Amino acid sequence: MCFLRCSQAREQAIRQQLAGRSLRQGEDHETTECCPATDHCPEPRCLWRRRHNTLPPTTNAFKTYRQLTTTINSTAALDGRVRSDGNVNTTDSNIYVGDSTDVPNAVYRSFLSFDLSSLLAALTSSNVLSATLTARQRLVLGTPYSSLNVGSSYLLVDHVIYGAVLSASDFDAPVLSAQGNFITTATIGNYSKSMLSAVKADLSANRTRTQYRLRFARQTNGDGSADLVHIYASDNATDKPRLEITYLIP
Ligand SMILES: [Ca+2]
Ligand SMILES: [Ca+2]
Repeated sequence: MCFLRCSQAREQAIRQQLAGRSLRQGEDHETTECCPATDHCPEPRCLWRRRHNTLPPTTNAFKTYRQLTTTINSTAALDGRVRSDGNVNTTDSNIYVGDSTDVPNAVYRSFLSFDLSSLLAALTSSNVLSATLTARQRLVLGTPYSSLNVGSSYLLVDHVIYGAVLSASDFDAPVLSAQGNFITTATIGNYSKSMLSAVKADLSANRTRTQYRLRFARQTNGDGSADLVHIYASDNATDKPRLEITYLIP
């Protein structure tokens, strides 16, 4: 119990003594009290009390993110094939890569487009963890993997921009980035490849689509006979080309 007040000089001395002591976490309330003299303590004692908040402040900070995976099919109206004589087809259930018999030695390249606008607006380039392109090779005519390769370069993926319409001039659309081999063997089946750097680049540039061109390293072997790969387009009922994107959002 405290009945006596410290002398001003005594209280000042204690304040100075304690001034250099930093508050511990949770301390923010200061009071002074003075207790009466006792046998044990012959002089009145000044006490300096620090009381704790009920909710101590904290300097720790963290955020939580949700990890989501979205699969986007190629846009049927935009995926298709372009032949070197200017023929464009965006409605067939197959896209072609290689050279042809129908128009001897004409070259086919094919195009895929994925709509990024369906992703959440909160998604940014830095939050994308993976982006994997998958498509199904369903038929191989001739020997494209041994006659249209250049060394170890076979059926290649180029990151390109061809916009809202696939046109004949996109056959030679400028390459934003060469993504390397997509398929290297004639085995029928699904093939996948990371397009992470391309998708990040498109998101960073605020593009609403991420687009790709498939081509063989060598345009034709000039034998007048098809060396050609058929890949399912998004116009097919199943096995559509797809892009699986895994990302974090707040
Ligand atoms: Ca199409
Ligand atoms: Ca050929």
